[in-house]
Amino acid sequence: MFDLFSHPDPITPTQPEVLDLGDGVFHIKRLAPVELCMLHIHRILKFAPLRHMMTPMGHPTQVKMSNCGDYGWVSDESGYRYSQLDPESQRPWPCLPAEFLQLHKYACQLAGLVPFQPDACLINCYEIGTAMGRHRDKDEQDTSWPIVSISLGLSAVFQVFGDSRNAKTKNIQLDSGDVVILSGASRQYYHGVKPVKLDPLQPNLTQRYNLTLRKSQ
Ligand code: MD6
Ligand code: FE
Repeated sequence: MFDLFSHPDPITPTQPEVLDLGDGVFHIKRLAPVELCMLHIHRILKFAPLRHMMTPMGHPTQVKMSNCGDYGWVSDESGYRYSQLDPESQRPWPCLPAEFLQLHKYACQLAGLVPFQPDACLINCYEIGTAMGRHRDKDEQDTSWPIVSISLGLSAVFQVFGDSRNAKTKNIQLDSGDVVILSGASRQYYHGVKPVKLDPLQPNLTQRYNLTLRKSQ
C-alpha cells in the first residue's frame, strides 16, 4: 500500500509540529492530509449520511454526526452508546479507511503513546455558529485509551477544562489538518468547542469536520 508518511507529502507541504500541552494533551499541527481525508469523509457520508441525533434530554444535537468503523457512537431517547449498526439504515457503518488508521498510528508515535487499534470513528460536522457543549467522553468500555481527534475545514477553538475548579482552561486553536490527543489524566477532562466562525479569507468554506478515533470496546 502507498505509505502516506514515507514520502514528502504532496498535499500537506509543511512539517507537523508536536506540542505537549501537559496532562496528556498533545496538539500536533499540520499532520493530516486534508484533501485526502475529505475525499474519504464525502464517500463515507454517502453511505451513512450526517444527521442530528436526539439526546436523552429530548433535544437534537447542534452538530451533525455520522460514524465509520466497527462501532459508531449513537444517541437517542434511551441514552448514549456504541452500536455496530447505523440506526437510520440498520446497516453496519462504513469501514474505517486505512489512511485514518495510519494517521492515528503516526499521531500516537509522535506523542510517544503506545500504538493501538481504534474501532470507532465519530464524524462531527459544524456549520457556522454551531458549538459543542462541555462534556466528557465516557461511553467507551475502557476510558483509559486515548482519543485522537482530527480537525478539517474551518478552524475552531477547542477548550480543555482541568479537573478542578481552579485549574486553568486550555484554549487550543485547531486549524485544518491539526490533530489533538487526549490521553492520560486529560482523557477524563471536560472539554468543548466554541462556536465555529466564518473565515473572511475563505468565505466559501462553511463547515468544520472533526473525526475522533476511539477504542470503544
Ligand atoms: C471536536 N472533539 O473537536 C470535538 N473528544 O469537534 C471532542 O469532543 C473530543 O477532540 C475527546 C477527545 C478529543 C476531542
Ligand atoms: Fe469529546
